[in-house]
Amino acid sequence: MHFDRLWRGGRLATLDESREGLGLVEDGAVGCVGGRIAFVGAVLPEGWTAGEVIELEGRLVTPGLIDCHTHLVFAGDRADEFEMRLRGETYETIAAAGGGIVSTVARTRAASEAELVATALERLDRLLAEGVTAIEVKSGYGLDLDSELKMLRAARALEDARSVSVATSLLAAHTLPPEHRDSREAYVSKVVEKIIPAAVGLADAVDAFCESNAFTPDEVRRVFDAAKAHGLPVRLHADQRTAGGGAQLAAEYGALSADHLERTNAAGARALAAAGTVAVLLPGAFYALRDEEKPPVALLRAAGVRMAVATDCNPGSSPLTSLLTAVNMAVILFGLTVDEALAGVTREAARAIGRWDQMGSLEVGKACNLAIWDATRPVELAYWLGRNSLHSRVFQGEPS
Ligand code: DI6
Ligand code: FE
Repeated sequence: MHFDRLWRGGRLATLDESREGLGLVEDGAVGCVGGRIAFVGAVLPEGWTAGEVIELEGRLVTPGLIDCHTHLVFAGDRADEFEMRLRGETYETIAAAGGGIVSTVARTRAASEAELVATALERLDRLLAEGVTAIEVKSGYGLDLDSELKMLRAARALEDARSVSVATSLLAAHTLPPEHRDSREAYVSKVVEKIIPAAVGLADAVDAFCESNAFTPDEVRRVFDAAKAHGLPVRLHADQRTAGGGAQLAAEYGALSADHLERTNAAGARALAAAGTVAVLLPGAFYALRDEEKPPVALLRAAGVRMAVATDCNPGSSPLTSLLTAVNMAVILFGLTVDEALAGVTREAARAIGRWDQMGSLEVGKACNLAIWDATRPVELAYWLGRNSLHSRVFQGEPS
């Protein structure tokens, strides 16, 4: 067997489900052909050759990390609102007074596509520096046809500018745009009839914010019915600030993921398990909003729901550009095990973006995306706070 490139002598956390836990392989090798994994294991096939051999010197290797829930494309910031919250205002009172998401909408509408790409790249580079090789990016700060498409194009452009895979989600149902304050129904109709059809080809999924100050379950149903009619999978921001049956709603539509879930109950957890919907936990938002309700991790675990972990990087509720910090927060604040948190930024994150067939584990046939760590034990990735232990990163077989 001839490999384009071979890495050997490492401790592999394969995340292969046919193996236990993180699927550790001691003194293992990964062989790559044409950007894909052609061999993973401890005993190389006889007579192998390779264009290049890279010695791992005992380092830990994981699949490239996947940040499966971000709002990476936006203009400006909301540091002023952060200060207001520090003085006692809440996310909801700020939004009700005309701040919040719509203030980012105004700035994002005014920004050019090139400006959106440039500011997103600055944040993306921080994620990549920690071994991320795939991200999801949502629209949702445009809230009109042109601006939503501009955001999606900017998200797609990231893939051309860096060695990373980008999955896009149309989040036109993020909040009501100011010009529709008195015409909710008309805005939902616009999303259903104009924005979703126009986003086909640019969006890989459709997301919505089901929340008392965003969209009702019935409005989300209209959006999801349109998504399904256009062949797009759905995801949902569910039960974050208020308990609204969001998990059940996501499950009803066989959503790829239900995200946040701070206020999900046992019935919601069972519904997610039955639907095979991934629970995406976002400790950055929980932390930055000083939320007092945690997602029901014990219930999710007991029900057998797969759990992913992501940054939710956005200018309002989660100004977090470090997926390793999200891993640390997931174990410290939410009580995930180290194995669960690491599976949450690899295997389960791949499922949440609908790409488990292509990435998220070290298995033959998948993209050769590797994160090589100056660490030997997986726990080290969760243990340090603010230390980036990445040694190097490989995207589709190319060291980068
Ligand atoms: N939930 C969140 O945490 C973000 N969006 C959402 O639906 C917040 C986005 C923002 O505040 O800008
Ligand atoms: Fe979000």
